[in-house]
Amino acid sequence: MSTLVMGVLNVTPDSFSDGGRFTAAEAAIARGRELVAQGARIVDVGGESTRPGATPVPVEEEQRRVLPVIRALAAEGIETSIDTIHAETARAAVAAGARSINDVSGGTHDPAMLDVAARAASEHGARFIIGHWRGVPDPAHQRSDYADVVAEVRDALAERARAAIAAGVDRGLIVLDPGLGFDKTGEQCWRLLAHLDRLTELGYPVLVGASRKRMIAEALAGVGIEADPAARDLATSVVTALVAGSAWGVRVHDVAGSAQALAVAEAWQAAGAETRPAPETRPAPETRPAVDMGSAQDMADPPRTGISTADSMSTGGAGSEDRIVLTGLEVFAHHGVFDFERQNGQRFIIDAEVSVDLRAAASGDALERTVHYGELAEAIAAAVERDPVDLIETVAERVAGVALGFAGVRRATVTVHKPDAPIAAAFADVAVTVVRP
Ligand code: PMM
Repeated sequence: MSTLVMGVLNVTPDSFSDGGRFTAAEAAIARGRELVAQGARIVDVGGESTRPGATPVPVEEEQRRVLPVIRALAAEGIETSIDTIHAETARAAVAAGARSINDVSGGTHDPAMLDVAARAASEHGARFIIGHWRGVPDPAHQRSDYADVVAEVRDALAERARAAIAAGVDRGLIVLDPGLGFDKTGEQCWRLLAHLDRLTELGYPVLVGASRKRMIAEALAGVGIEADPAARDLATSVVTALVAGSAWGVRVHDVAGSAQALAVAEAWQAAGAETRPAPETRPAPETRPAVDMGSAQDMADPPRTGISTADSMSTGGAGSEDRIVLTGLEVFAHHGVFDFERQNGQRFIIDAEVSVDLRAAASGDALERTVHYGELAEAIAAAVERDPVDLIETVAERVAGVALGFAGVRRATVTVHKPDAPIAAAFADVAVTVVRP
């Protein structure tokens, strides 16, 4: 999985003091562009600090700060998220063009948030980023009493994800965030990071927000380095390198530093992956009806459509490992380099193969010990539908990230077919395949 960078854009009156040459909004918009130029995929726009001890901002003022910035960046095709705990601000921000609601309270602060997130998901394909918190941040960390911080944060996030789904948020649009620094000591934050796999096992993408936080200062203080927030960027970038490939994204102030960290980590990981056997290429499916289960006969003759669980098929990528194979998943979406492709949309056909140990599920006949293929299909379809991009390579990478987010998945082989691609000559199919990690 390629980890993305989310750049922090705090729009508060004192964030952009330049002696009055620009308004706060103009300066924030310019900063948003700069973050993207440095490598941010998403610009996270916030108008109220959620740091412990910060003064609350009325929602009218919060919206006055963030909406013009989101509107202007969205008009330039820059993807934004809204960092807010207020449902009304989230609703207005999505209407202004924000593609994610980043709620550090995970929908617990404002009772209307889950409904707003559900509507934003169904009407705009907006993600819902669920942060872990135990209440309005408390500078004294009096609520940081965990017997097992990893298990408790994991369980609480899983519960919030279920609540969001019950309210109508599409499962494939949920992102979880451990809420580093929110009612957690530095040591607890490091524990959460060191056990990030326990969170990714839940099957959702995970966002990490360690940037400039006290946990970084504490680690540096351990070797005698006093670092005020702006001096914590190098150490933050090291965290980015350490979570690369596990986290879906990192929320950081210094985008350039994290982009470099990711480039290094990904070069490292890619070089390691090169020693694995290369996948065979598979012929393109000819017909692709709705998803169904592969039969025993299909196992002998690998299925062209459907979902199957097998340890004997040799369709490439996974060697002799157990795997679940989903083929011919048809999704209508708006990817492509041409304007008409963006406007009209077209069919994309997805084949996904996930390597997962199936023995425990089989011996206990236990669904919870395997990948629920219905949920996998749903999550993949949601990922393909949202956020139009130019390339099917990007779509394939995104789908692989979703598949790798499912508990127990060790490898994902994803093929994205574009059978109606605008190619002048007659052709049967065009497709790309990625194998991750
Ligand atoms: N931290 C802050 C604000 N928003 N959003 C997410 N998803 N995760 C975080 O960890 C997070 C956040 C507070 O940090 P800041 O004041 O440095 O922005």
